[in-house]
Amino acid sequence: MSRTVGCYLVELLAANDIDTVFGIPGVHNLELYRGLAACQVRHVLVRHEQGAGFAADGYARLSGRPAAAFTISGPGLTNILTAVAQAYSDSVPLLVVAATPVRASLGKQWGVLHELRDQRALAAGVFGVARTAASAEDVRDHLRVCLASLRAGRPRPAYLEVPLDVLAELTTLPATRFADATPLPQAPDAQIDAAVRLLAVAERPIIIAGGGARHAGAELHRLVDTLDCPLVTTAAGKGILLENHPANLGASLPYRPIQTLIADADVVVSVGTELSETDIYTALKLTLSGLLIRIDIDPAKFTDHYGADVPLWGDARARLQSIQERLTARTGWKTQSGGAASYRMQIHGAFDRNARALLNALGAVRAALPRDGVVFSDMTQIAYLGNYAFATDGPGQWFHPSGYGTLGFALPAAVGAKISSPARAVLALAGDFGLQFTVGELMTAVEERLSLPIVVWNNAALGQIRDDMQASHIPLTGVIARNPDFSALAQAHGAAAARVGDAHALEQAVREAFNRSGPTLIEVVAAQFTPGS
Ligand SMILES: Cc1ncc(C[n+]2csc(CCOP(=O)(O)OP(=O)(O)O)c2C)c(N)n1
Ligand SMILES: [Mg+2]
Repeated sequence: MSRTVGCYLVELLAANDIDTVFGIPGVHNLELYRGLAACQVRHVLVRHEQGAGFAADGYARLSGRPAAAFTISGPGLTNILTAVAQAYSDSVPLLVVAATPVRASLGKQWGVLHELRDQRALAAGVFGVARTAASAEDVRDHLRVCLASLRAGRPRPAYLEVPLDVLAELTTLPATRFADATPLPQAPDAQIDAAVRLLAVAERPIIIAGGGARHAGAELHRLVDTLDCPLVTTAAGKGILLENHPANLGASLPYRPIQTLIADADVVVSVGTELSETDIYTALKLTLSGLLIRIDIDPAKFTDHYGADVPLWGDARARLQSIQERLTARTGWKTQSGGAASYRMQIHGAFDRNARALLNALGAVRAALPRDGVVFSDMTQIAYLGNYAFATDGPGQWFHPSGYGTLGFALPAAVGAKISSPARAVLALAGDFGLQFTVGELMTAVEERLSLPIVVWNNAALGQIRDDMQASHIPLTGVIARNPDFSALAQAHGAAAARVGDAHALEQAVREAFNRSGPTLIEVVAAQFTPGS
């Protein structure tokens, strides 16, 4: 059967479980659109390619299934790159398929429509894999590599570009399902033995768990109980252990008492975390005086700026289990130090009035969110505190643009997440300025009839930057912005709107929003918020 390469590419996606595409069609990628309906691949029209990237990111973060984004050449690609860099830094899988101008023009600078000097080179600096297909066979071979990169132990976004004249060529190649070729990394027994020997005599062990351990909650729980040691998570690892487990210090890496505790540990076990600056926020690197046992699926981590005294390459579940099985339970540091409660009290004791007002608002959102509800947060002061203080009942319920830290993530990522999992309660939490980066995707949420509360923490400022300027005695410049009338903005899009100034009204507004079939923009007037009781 003969059809265009564009159709063939879509058939390959469908045969390999990609069922949703976020995108914006243009004359350069028309042929990618021809086969969508026949293959029953859903297309979601976004309002900006950056929205397509964030939506595909949110889709994968919540469902674990990768989605694709289709872009035109040139501006379509440059627009999506910020979202791709965010996904790369947080190890989120998404596939971008872009057109390029006709093959004969590539690299020649004829000035054709949507021309970039070197489109693939640009993509290669941001994606994990970036390939150019010059034929139907290339599409098949490169897509195999791209999809493997999405499904690797540490997934990365992948990129395939196809010249628009190649997309229109005919092919009879059959669309096949690719074999799962993900290699299983091994940790030599000698290294497991070394880790067990260290932990068996450790006096002050501590575990730090990140997003790479999200699926290993049961194994972590057993190891924490066996060693009787404290556990700290990154924001991406939030909820791995029940928030009120006596050993769970929560996502508290940015706080001094926890950094001191880690510095005092004689053995640190890190599992599925980069321990990067964006996990710690208040320091470039943790100070360690003890030995570091590092469990990671990405072997590159063993030789980074921390190094690993005992590297354990592999999946978090398997490695944690093999260590735990060989240790005997004992009373340890957690019991001696009084458990997590005393550290949490120290952290809370240092919160100022502003932080306590933020806590009050976070509590209201939490109260209105169903138990398995999910929050997609932006780069805003309420989310920086929420990274630690928003209580989640399980892993994968609080998502933050941790690694790259880009504004504009929350709304489109929540849109993608809700589309991936319509039965889950999904909420977006953004600042007044950050929301405006991608507010166009409110129209997408209306069009898709997504039941989605969008909570906007309106402090009428680029709040964090204002505070940083103030602290550095820099004259306040460019940090007080005029905002739109958020209610009118919502209504102009056909979304519902609410404006609240206290915890009770916020909780009520979020509950009502979950009962609506479309999105609700909830403006929270920060100046009216008090620390609460
Ligand atoms: C794409 C991008 N541009 C600039 C920044 C720098 N930045 C970080 S937070 C921030 C202010 C955001 O203001 P708002 O969304 O209102 O949140 P607030 O700090 O007031 O809670 C800025 C400009 C960024 N993180 N990402
Ligand atoms: Mg603000």
